[in-house]
Amino acid sequence: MNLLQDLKWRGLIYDVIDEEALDKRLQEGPISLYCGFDPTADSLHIGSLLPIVTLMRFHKAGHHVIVLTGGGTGLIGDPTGKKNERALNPVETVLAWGELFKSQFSRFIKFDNKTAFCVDNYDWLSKMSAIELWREYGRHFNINQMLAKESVKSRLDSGLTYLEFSYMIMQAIDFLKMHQDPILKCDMQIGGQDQWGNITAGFDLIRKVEGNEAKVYCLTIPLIVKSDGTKFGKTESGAVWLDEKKTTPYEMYQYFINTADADVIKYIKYYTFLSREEIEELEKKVLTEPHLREAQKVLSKEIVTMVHGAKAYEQAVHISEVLFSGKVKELNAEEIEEGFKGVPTSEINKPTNIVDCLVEIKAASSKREARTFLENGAISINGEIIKDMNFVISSEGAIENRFTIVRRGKKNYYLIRH
Ligand code: 383
Repeated sequence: MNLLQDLKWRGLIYDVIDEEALDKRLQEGPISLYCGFDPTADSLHIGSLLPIVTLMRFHKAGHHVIVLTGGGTGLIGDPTGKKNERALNPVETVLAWGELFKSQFSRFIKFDNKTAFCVDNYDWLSKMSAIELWREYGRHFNINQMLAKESVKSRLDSGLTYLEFSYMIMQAIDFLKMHQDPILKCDMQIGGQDQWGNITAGFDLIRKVEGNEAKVYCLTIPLIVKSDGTKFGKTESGAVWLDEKKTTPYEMYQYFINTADADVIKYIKYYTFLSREEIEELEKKVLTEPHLREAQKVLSKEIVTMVHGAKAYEQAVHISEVLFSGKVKELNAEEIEEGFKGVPTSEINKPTNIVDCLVEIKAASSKREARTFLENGAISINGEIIKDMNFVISSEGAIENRFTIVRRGKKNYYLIRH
């Protein structure tokens, strides 16, 4: 199976211009391709990881990859898929976020400046004069064609400013500049399906400037849709981020371990480098022994390891096992911080009777209810069932003198910091 066939088999091709020519080109030798990311937040998220992984597939197959940080375009704001105009972020913020992006990219791709490059369009867009923009590039853009793009069409009624309207020109200039660059020699752009209009704007610009013989290629990858119709990569507390401070490895692990059977093989095809044989084997297991959740385990292992490393993955599994079995004493303080993010947390600084404590941390609505819970053996403290109404909660009995873990029933956890 060659690269394009593999991408197809994985379901990673949404749209492509002249597939046959591209297939031929890919077999002739290394092609140089890019994908861009605008710093619109302080971290990449799991959705941005898919085009990165796709670039990695090209890189592994011997092609040259360019990851572009949109320090310049991030100052304009892509209207694609946005219902309303966004607030403009300050320049310093966008540039600082761009730096964070770059350090995240390098977790996945080793930028050797020979086969893999990391560039920022702020470097050329910030130096371009308005006259140059209009005379050199503006003259190649036909308003009718621009109006026909989905990103523009869908916003005409709700309001689209000239700023956002010009976004596609910026992205097109990037493609042209990198195509003309003697080192980068970029001949291809990839992106999510939402980016088709911007990507083809670049394709058209290159052909206008260089003539129709210019050999450039465009490919988009599908937007990930979940079988239940909810948004992929979103949890109750927001997006699944790649920054471990925003989404801990444990939370990421939990997100993927809970993938529905109907989605799990698709995600494995998208995100992992497992072979077709290995994936087909897992596909069978989803059908014959779904209760083992083998595919979900493989998916979470591959993604968490790729993003956060093997140690963080093992720690995430450990936290999950301990929380499931209730043997929370086995956790160290660091694992508690990670595994209990999002769990109701209270601070108790002096020795407190357990009945009062249960009410204070809202594990019980009254002292009476607290006593009933205790009598029934529903309360465990640091993994041990406590029935004694005179039990005292204090830092002395706490894990590393810092944390007390209260569990009510099977699933309700409360964290006390001392
Ligand atoms: C900027 C300059 C370029 C090429 C691309 C860009 C960014 C592009 C964009 N992309 C999205 C983003 O930055 O807005 N105009 O959040 C997302 N991408 C990728 C992928 C995706 C897209 O970064 O579909 C999801 O992740 O293309 O929405 O010269």
